[in-house]
Amino acid sequence: MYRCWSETNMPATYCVNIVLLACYGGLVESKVVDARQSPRKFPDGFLFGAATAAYQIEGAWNKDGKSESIWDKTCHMVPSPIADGSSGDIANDSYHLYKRDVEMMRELGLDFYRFSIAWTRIFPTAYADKINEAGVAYYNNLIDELLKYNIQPMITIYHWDLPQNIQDLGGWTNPNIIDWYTDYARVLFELFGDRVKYWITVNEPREICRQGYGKGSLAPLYTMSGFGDYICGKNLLLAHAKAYHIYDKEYRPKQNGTIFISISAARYEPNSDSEEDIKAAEDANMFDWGMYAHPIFFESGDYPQIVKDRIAQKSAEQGYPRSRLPEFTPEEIDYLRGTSDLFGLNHYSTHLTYRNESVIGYYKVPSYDDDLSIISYASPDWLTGSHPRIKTTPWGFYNLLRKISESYNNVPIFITENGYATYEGLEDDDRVYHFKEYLGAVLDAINDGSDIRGYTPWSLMDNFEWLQGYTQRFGLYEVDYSSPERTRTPRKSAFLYKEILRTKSLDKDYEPKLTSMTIDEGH
Ligand SMILES: *[C@@H]1O[C@H](CO)[C@@H](O)[C@H](O)[C@H]1NC(C)=O
Ligand SMILES: *[C@@H]1O[C@H](CO)[C@@H](O)[C@H](O)[C@H]1NC(C)=O
Ligand SMILES: CC(=O)N[C@H]1CO[C@H](CO)[C@@H](O)[C@@H]1O
Repeated sequence: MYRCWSETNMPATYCVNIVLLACYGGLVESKVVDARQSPRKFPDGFLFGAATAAYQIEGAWNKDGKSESIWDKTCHMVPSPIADGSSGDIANDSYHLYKRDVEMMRELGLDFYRFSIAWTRIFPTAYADKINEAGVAYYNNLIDELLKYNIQPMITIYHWDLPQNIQDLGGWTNPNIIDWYTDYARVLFELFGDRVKYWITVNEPREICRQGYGKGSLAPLYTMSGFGDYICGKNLLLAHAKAYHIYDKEYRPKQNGTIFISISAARYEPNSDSEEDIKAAEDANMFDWGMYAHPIFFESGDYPQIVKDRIAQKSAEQGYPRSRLPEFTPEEIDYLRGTSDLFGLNHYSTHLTYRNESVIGYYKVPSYDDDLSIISYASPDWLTGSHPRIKTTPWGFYNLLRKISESYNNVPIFITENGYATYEGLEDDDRVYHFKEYLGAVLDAINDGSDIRGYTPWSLMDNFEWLQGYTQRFGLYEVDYSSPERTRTPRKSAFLYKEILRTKSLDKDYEPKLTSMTIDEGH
């Protein structure tokens, strides 16, 4: 049933038609779209951008008054926990090279640029007692450079680089972070909100909490799954909601912007059409992203019932006097509900899911994985690049988009990340294929009723991929880390993206070529 997607040599249009019948058909009711129609137009007003994050590109980790973040700390550990022993100390040096970055955006013809602000560049002590003017000047320069060329800035307030000072006090597990984070957010609205109309409160609660405080696969590398991940999640959602309310009441009336959260969501599909597997996949979707999305977007708010029930039941069986999931009070449920203008969606992967006896004793107790108790895997048949967990499965993306629309009253969705990792090299045909297929899935979902407002490839250029260092290349532009100028060169996928933006349509037969990149008139 899923195999057709592995036939990557098959002409895409042919495969799409089979899959619409074979894959989409069974799981989500949908019209069969004539995917042979090419090119296919994007709706009027649909926005195209590209994304980065401060720690991954800026470098200048200790320049001009910037203080230490958890990623500075992690990358300077001996021995290094980073795959290639690298760090973001210099990275792409965007702190100095931002004008070249904006030039690349003009070459592509972007409508907006999504980037993040380094908390430690704005507040040297982590707290609001003192503002670092050099840090403010850097972001003012970048914002003004973007606006000069009519590229809308979209700011991620928090993209993982927590001040180390705050980590020393427990980071996201300390409820005081709700005030510390919102002091910081307020200063950003105050400083930049006259020109910035798109605000993302937090990037990827799942990664921050589950990987940072549960599995230890991202900074601060805590392995407290079953406790740390849940406590982090609660504080993070409340911090997000408080920033939303501050913006909504105090800044929106004069600044008139949009504010939302970006949630990373994988798609869990049943391994077979058995009831057990369908239930396992549904539970996995609720644990993976429903845990963060329901309190904000679901009609009655709160965590998904299945998440509350499973964790409470496991906790009781394990002898804990109360659920390890700290629940929300009725006041908090009300405070959180409806606090996002858009559903910011980051999506990378699909997994097949089952739950049978083989799951018993498989995971550490207690833990998130044990609370959920499913086994998931990616089919080895699916196309993969250099990142083992990122495969090309556009049908999973389609199903996820439809599921979000159906679960949350057709909430407007803004895709704030989607991408594919390759090895070095400019001939990134896999990424070209990936973008064509995933944008095709976006068009299919729109055709079937989803309200999707924009798309953001991860990433504008290669960058420091956290614990993977520079071994994973996600960029439309390749960065030469051995050159002092950190030379940026467009890959084939950059030429594809430029063509999509020029025509506001997707032509699956368009084959991009490596030629010289130029800035078109009007950019
Ligand atoms: C606010 O922004 C919306 C678009 O996001 C626009 O239609 C509206 O005219 C703006 N209102 C003011 C008062 O600027
Ligand atoms: C559980 O299901 C998987 C996938 O269908 C299967 O490979 C495995 O043998 C099953 N294990 C048990 C103990 O039933
Ligand atoms: C313009 C600029 O500051 N370039 C710097 C980029 O990074 C290299 C090495 O990391 C420096 O030598 C350059 O001066």
